[in-house]
Amino acid sequence: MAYDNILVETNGRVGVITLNRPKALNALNAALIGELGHALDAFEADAGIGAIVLTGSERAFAAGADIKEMQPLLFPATYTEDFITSWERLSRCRKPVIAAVAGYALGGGCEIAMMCDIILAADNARFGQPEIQLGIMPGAGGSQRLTRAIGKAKAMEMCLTGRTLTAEEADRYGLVSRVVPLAELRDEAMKVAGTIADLSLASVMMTKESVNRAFETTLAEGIRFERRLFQALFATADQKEGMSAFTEKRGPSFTNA
Ligand code: CO8
Repeated sequence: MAYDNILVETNGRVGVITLNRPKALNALNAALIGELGHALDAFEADAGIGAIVLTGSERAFAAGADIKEMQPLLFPATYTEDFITSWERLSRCRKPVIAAVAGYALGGGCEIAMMCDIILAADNARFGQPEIQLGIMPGAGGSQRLTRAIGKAKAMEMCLTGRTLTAEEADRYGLVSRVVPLAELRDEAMKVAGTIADLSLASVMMTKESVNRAFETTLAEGIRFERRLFQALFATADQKEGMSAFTEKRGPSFTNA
């Protein structure tokens, strides 16, 4: 499929999706979200892909949902056409997704970053939920994922006032895994994704599923869930290979079997 709003490439076992509407600071319109979903479907179906990097430009990861597209919308259509549901594709991705965020990650841009598994931030990154300034509110999970990530007090101030966080604040608050110099962001994201992509896909996917389960369940249920997945991994050839490689003092060669 030819894409108009994103760039899609592969680098070894890493799939890279670059949001690419530079004139609108990567504002997320319906066409872009549709293309993003299509690209994710393709990477998920490709056994040669073990991890995905989602990134934007140096100036903007994404400055939010497309305000010009949303401006004329009326409630009946937002409801009957289930506006926003297509955005959830990213959060349903089973392979790990690393968001490499430079510049603005605002509104829907911050929300799609938070749907990813790891956020690496460039030192110029800015995170915010400024929807309140438009007479609306976060609509793609922002009020929920931000609150879980940084706690009520900080999330409430951001959502109620639209205050944006610097990369350093986002790091300190636990929204991002770490901050790197802008010039190193892409290489660093590729390094993290490459490391994950070379591991056993089943153990990677189960680990992602198990960590995400922590947000949905009680501690006892979560621990039971983790234990079942842990035990299941002993049915894989990769477990034998990983442990044999350790005892034989060599690097593992996983086959996803
Ligand atoms: N939507 C549409 N166009 C945008 C958006 C956007 N979110 N952000 C920037 N643009 C456009 C501008 O209109 C401008 O276009 P033009 O040159 O044609 O006028 C171009 O991008 C460059 O922007 P600026 O000239 O404004 O650049 P500045 O450097 O002066 O400012 C800012 C950068 C601060 C990022 C500024 O553009 C801004 O405030 N943008 C809007 C940020 C915002 O409010 N985001 C939240 C949007 S609402 C949302 O995300 C709701 C999500 C809910 C779920 C999704 C449902 C679909």
